[in-house]
Amino acid sequence: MATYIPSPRDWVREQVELYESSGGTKGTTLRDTGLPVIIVTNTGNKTGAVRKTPLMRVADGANYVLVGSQGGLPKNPVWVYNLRVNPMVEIRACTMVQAMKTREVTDAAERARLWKLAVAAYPPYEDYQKKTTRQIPVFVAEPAG
Ligand code: F42
Repeated sequence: MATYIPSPRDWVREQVELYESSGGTKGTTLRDTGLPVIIVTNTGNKTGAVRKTPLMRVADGANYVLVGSQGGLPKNPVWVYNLRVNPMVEIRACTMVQAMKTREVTDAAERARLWKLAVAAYPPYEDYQKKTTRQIPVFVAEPAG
């Protein structure tokens, strides 16, 4: 079994701990916004370690849209590189845990459709895109198998 390496950021690590230790009944929203969060368990592209990344829950039917915004910072979050190398993830949405396969969205029309869903679910994504010159990466997670 690969080792779990918790996030070096306190607030992120603490959210993961509360979310998982409560079986998905606590810590399931973003701070005071009340908006739902999912936990994406991914594999480190260099360490092969287990990484757990909370992201906003953007649903598209049975799929989730994963947005690599990182608050509009200049660099992509590391999990983006992890998914590019290891697309298989486990996603926890409250009490539901599912094996999923991710793919980065490169088709412009598909990205535009999913971006709209993302902004509807979490409006600050639009401001984050304005803050940075990089195009924010978007992934789709689909049920595996
Ligand atoms: N981030 C988003 O980008 N989008 C969101 O919608 C979002 C929502 C959200 C909601 C709640 C919450 O608590 C956090 C939220 N975040 C959101 C923040 C998100 O959880 C991540 O913290 C953020 O996106 C940064 O991702 P990151 O993968 O860069 O994480 C950093 C903090 C991190 O863990 N860095 C590790 C470190 O040690 O510095 C590296 C982790 C890693 O995967 N390492 C790789 C490995 O092989 O293990 C290799 C590293 C390399 O150099 O390639």
